[in-house]
Order: sequence, then structure tokens, then C-alpha cells
Amino acid sequence: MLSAVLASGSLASHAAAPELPDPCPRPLPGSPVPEPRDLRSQNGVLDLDLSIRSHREADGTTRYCYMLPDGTQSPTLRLHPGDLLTLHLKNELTAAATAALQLRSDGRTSNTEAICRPKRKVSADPCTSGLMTATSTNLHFHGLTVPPRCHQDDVLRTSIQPTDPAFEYRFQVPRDEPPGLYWYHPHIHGFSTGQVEGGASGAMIIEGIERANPDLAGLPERVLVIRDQDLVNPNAPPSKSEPVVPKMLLDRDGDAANNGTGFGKPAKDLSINFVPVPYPDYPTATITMRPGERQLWRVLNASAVTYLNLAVLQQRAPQRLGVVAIDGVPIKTTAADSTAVTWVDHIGVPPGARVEFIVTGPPLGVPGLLVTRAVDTGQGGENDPNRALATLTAMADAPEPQSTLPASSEPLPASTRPWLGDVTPVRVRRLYFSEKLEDPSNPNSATTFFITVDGQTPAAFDPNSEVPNIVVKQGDVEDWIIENRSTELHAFHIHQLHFMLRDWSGVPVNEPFLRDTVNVPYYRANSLTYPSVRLRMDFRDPNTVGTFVYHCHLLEHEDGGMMGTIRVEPR
Ligand SMILES: [Cu+2]
Repeated sequence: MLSAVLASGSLASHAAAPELPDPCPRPLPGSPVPEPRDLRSQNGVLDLDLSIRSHREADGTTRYCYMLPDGTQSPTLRLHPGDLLTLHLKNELTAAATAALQLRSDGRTSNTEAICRPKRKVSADPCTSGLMTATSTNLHFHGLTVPPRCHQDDVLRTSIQPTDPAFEYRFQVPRDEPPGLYWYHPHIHGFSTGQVEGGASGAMIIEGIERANPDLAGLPERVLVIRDQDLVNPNAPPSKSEPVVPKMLLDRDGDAANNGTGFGKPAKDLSINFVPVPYPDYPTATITMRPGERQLWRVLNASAVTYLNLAVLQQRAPQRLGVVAIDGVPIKTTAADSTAVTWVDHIGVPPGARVEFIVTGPPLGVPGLLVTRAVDTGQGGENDPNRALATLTAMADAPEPQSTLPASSEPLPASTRPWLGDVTPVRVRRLYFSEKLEDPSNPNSATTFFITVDGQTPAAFDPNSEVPNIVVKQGDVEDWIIENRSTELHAFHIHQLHFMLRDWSGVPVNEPFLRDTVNVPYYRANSLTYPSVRLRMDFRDPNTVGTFVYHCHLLEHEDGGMMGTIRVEPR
């Protein structure tokens, strides 16, 4: 090193400080879709060190990166049911970078919550401090039925500061956890949007989906994480190839509002495995496949606020997608119907949700396209227009994805509990989503977001409250009817458990799989009733004992108060 310096001349000639390498490097638009690194459990244990870093970009946005010690970002954590996860999370967030959360270069705040400090005694203990600042962080393991306790999956009190040593997460994946796609992300109330939009998220796979569905044995598998982020070109007009749309309005969160046409400026840009696909021209990322090859695509919508409606096109014609699992839970098979594949030509994925489906590679010379179709989020919702994400190109020598499902294995043991749909609920509860403008005459004034148990007074989530909104006995199964009294779509999510969608606005659906996140349709000003979903909630698992949260998975709404607490008491 010294000889290199001497050879290049005098040290005094280095006037400017050397450029530091970008601590959160990301691929360029149009890049091949990279696969996240797989970290697999060995002998029943997956042990890793992970750091979270922040980096302020020239445009004023802040990136958040989960990093392994070697600089790999957002690895996929792969464990089998019954395996132990030990994860040491080091908070390396910097105040200078996160200051960008408060004010962007275009003058808008990208995270409207001020720094909140709980009134109760502040403790330095990361298990109890509950601190909510832009440099606080923690982890939620979305979808897993792991106890809501510190070091496992608690987000109400657990808060790790940059001054803390690496914090250990340590839990066993339940032996009966359904095999499928789960994920991890930070969950500090008031700051979830900024951290998740900045890129703090990663996939988790509970192995063995081919044991639930033998049709999948031997298939190459590809993990696709779709994230959203602030617009790269916020002031650009829409592409000339698009139909002309009404003048852009902003919604209550300051994002481009739904204009009802399926076109125009989106609320957020999307990326696919961190390859950005920015408005207005949507330069696609690229995926190569062998012609006609079947692959299992495991798709996570890790967006903070963007709904997806995925389709694969060939020459504009939608291709059949064989859906095998939603939210980590394989579609239920019975003896009479052993091939649990539901064929669709598009599939909706709310923020936080996952979908796993079989895709067939296009023939040689026929280009394919992965797109998200427009989602009608309601008059008060964000604009989620039609846009392309990735081109699919058939190549005879395309490299295979890095992971392939085992060619054969033992079928999963039958569940020890009756199917949720066959259990009679012990009670019915009613909840509703609603919003309140600070100035009712100004649709752009600040909005408070509520999720309220019917009969209680609507109140934004209060981190200081020790009184849960709902108390349940472990072992019970309940039906929850969740209404939407606002004019925008919301996505109901509850930690620690899955539920079954029974009715969709009064129409029975009785889905043969479970979810942990579901859309609740929006209210139209002229309708006589509020739209609702009816969910069968499963508190039978002893791991659900404790206090945890349910909320809207549009994180701007969650940060804005749309969250409540539930305590599951031991039987
Ligand atoms: Cu919402």
C-alpha cells in the first residue's frame, strides 16, 4: 500500500478526501434480477450476524440496508420447521442519514411522525425501552407463529439503539409452521414506513413446500422481493405512450392519488430484488429462463404502501399462473383433490402479503413480461397504475436459479388440530377502519388513521397504553368482521397467527388456505352499507399467548395510528 502511494506521487497532492464506497449499493435500472443470497440452517440451526445501515442519497431519500458481515444485502433465511434461528442484529443507523426522513429535497416530509418518546420511564434495556426514534429499530418476523416476547417476535417494547451491542433474536420455528414464504422487517411505530421504503426487508423460507404439494418436487425456485420507494423522477410527466389522465392530485399521505384510470404517476416507484423500475418509462429488469421451463416463483410484496396485481404476459396475453400458497400457507389438499394448484391469470398481493406460483418460461423468441396491473385503491387511495416490472427472455442455456426444491420427500404430517374452517367460533367481534381529517373541509389536511373495536372510541394507537383493545383466551377461535368506513383500501394484518377469509363483503368465500394479511374493500360514498370481510381468527396455538398488534399494512397508515393491541391470555 505504502509503495503504491509513493509511486503515485506526494501525499500532499490528495487535497480532497477519498470517496467512501456506497454503504448501500443497489443495482441500476434495467439490470438482470439478482437472487438474494440463501442462508440455510445447518443441523437444525441458522446463526447469523446482521447489521442495519442507513445512507442518505443525493436526492434526499434514505436507503436502509440489512447487511451480512461480507456486505451481502437482505439474505433469504431458510429454515425447516423445528429449526432454531439465532440472529444478532447490530443497529448501525446514523442520525445524519435518518434526518432525511423528516424533510426531503422536494420539501415534503417522507415520514410525517415526529420523534415520539413514551411517557413511561425510559429504560436503556432494549427489551423494555419502547423508544421510537428515527434511529431505533427492531425486527418483526411476519407470518411466523412465534411468541410475542423479547428476543423472539415482540415489536411493542423491543427497540434497539445504535449505542446498543448486537441484539440477539433467538427462537425455534414451530414444528407445525406451514412451509412457505415469510419475511422480516423493522416495526418501530412512527418509523416503519421510512425504514421499509428505504429497503429494510428480507425473505424467510420455511422449507418443505414440496412436502405439502408433490407437484412442486424438483422445481427450480426463484425468490422475488418487490419493494416500493419514493419516486426517482417525481416531477416527470407521464410517458407519451400512456393515455392522458386527469391532473395529478395528492392523497392524504402526500402521495399521487388514485385517478381511477390505471395510468399516470404512481404513489411510489417499485423495485424487484432491488432493481428499480422507475416512473415514467419503467425500464424493465430482466429475467432469463429456459424455454418452457416450469419454475416456482415465491413473490413477497415488501412495499410500504403499494398494492400489486401480478400477471405474466406473452405478446400481451396473460399466462396461467399456478398459485400454490398464499402468505406462507400452501393451498389445502384433501384425499379427493391432491393437486392443490389454483390457476389464475392475475393475482392481487397487498403490502405485506406473499404469493407462490408456478410459472412457465416463454418459448424461444417470444418475449414475456412480468407486470403489475392497476389496483383500484378507492377515491381516497394511492395511485397504483399498470406498469411493467421485468422482461422474461427464453434462452436455451439460461442459468438455472440458485435453488431447486428436493425431487422427492416425505409428505407433511397431518395437522393435529381440526381445519380452521371446520371449527365453530366462540364469539364474533366487530372492528372498523376509519380516518379523520384535521380540517374536514380540506381533503389534504393531516389525517389520523384508526382501527377501532366496535363500541370503543376511535383513537390512534397509543404506545403508552397498557390496556389492550381486545382480550382473548388461548385455545379459542373467533370470527372477526372488519369494516372499512373510509374511501380507501386497507390491508388488515395481525401478528403471530393466520386467519381464514370467510366472507368478502357478505359473499361467502371459505378459502382453502390461510392468510395473515387481507384487503378490506373501500367505502363508496353512495353505498348503503360499509364493505367488510369476515375472518376466522385462530388463537389455538400456545405460541399466541402474550400481547401483540393488529394493524393496516399500509405502513403510512400504521405509523399514522391504524394499529391496536390484543392480549391472548393463557387458558
Ligand atoms: Cu390502511
